[in-house]
Amino acid sequence: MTELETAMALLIDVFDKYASTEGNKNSLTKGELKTMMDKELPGIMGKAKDKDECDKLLKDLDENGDNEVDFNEFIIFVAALTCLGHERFAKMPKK
Ligand SMILES: [Ca+2]
Ligand SMILES: [Ca+2]
Repeated sequence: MTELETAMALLIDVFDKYASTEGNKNSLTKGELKTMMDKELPGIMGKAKDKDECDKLLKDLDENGDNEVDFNEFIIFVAALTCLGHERFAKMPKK
């Protein structure tokens, strides 16, 4: 596989891993979302033990209003974070 294909497969793997722990296997509940953020993106949420932070994130990500984050909603989130990372990286002074 190419690097990009590998990256896409990894995203699917990560989503599936967390989405399948409870309830609907194709979407993240608030608990699953929190576990994923804690384990995979600790730098983004910080130590988001704060329940409100997680509520807010779920609300922001949940486009269709079913109180869960499906793969489409997840991928939009990852793409947005990736854009932020890219901007930041581009602005870093070159050595
Ligand atoms: Ca689930
Ligand atoms: Ca949703």
